[in-house]
Amino acid sequence: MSTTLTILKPDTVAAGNAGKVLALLEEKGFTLRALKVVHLTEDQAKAFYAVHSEKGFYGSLVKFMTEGPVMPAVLERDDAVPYLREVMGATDVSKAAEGTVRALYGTSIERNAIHGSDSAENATLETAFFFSTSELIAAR
Ligand code: FUP
Repeated sequence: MSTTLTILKPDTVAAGNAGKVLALLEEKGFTLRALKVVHLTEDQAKAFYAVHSEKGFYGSLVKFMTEGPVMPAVLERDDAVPYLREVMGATDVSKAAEGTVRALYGTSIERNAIHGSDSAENATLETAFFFSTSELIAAR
């Protein structure tokens, strides 16, 4: 078993789709190991997406990610990182495969419903960004 970090983005939470996305993830075999609702500050959103700081879309992305509450969660499953990326669909919603979270609930390349770590290393870093050790429920 392995874990990954997801974020249900502000568009998903504001539209009342958080429960549906979590249900879909559970149907796909993920188990919730940690979950919270947070409203990111500008500094937090900038830090989370620091890798994109030189990109033209950075300012807009930070604005979007701070416009309302998000729901970070730790998900457990076999091959959690690559499998979540598959279930999420392509970054650009117009290219996301049918039935993926982004195809179902995203509306643009920016407002694309969900984040998922892109490597095991980033899953560890991103999990620590949102959750303390005591908030992480170990698999039994
Ligand atoms: P992903 O890993 O699929 O979330 O995609 P990236 O890490 O490449 O991009 C992070 C976020 O930046 C995306 F989820 C949405 C946003 N983005 C844009 O708004 N415009 C772009 O052209 C590319 C990414």
